[in-house]
Amino acid sequence: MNINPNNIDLIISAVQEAQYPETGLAEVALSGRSNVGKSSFINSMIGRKNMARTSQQPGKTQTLNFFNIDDQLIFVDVPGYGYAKVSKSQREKFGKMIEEYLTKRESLKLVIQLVDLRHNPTEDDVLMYDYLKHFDIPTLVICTKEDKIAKGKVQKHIKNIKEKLDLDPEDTIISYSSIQNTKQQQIWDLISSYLY
Ligand SMILES: Nc1nc2c(ncn2[C@@H]2O[C@H](COP(=O)(O)OP(=O)(O)OP(=O)(O)O)[C@@H](O)[C@H]2O)c(=O)[nH]1
Ligand SMILES: [Mg+2]
Repeated sequence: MNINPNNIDLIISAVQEAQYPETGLAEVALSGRSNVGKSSFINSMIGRKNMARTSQQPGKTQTLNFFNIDDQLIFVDVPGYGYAKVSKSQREKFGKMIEEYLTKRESLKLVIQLVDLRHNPTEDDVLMYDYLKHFDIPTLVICTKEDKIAKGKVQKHIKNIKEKLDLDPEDTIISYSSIQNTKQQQIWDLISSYLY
């Protein structure tokens, strides 16, 4: 799959189903705890620095942001979970918004579940992954911030995450760095294998 980085638009920032865009394109949603690198992943895959807004402070993304990627697919950037400073009512609102999207959206073809390569998956990561499997949503697990781990240790970390998530044999797991920019083509090919 080849993407023209100049043909990418934020279609809408939605908070409810009535606002989801009707494009006829397949959708790929990003899921993961706050600060794991969901928005950075989108930017790095499309080769644009600031298309999806990122921050060193967790809790940056607060709406479902639908990006038209060169009329080939839609990336949906999603608020992260597990950020303690988000109020309880805000957390419930995000939870409902995400659940509504994940369980009802027919054009959703793939969830890219991001986990931090450096650490054990959190309890929320495990819950989220189990939730996706419960609803039979195809999932690609991407371990972020690979640049922060010594090359020789990457495989060991991936194996650990795979075990802790009890990864479904049908699901793929791969590590990635949004600042090294070396695996985009491989990941585009993986993504496109879920779209048709
Ligand atoms: N070193 C390194 N830093 C990264 C990588 N990906 C993201 N970051 C950094 O991690 C921080 C959070 O990135 P975001 O992309 O905003 O994270 P997010 O998952 O969208 O966070 P929320 O919107 O709060 O849910 C930023 O400071 C990024 O620069 C990576 O692959 N390597
Ligand atoms: Mg974000």
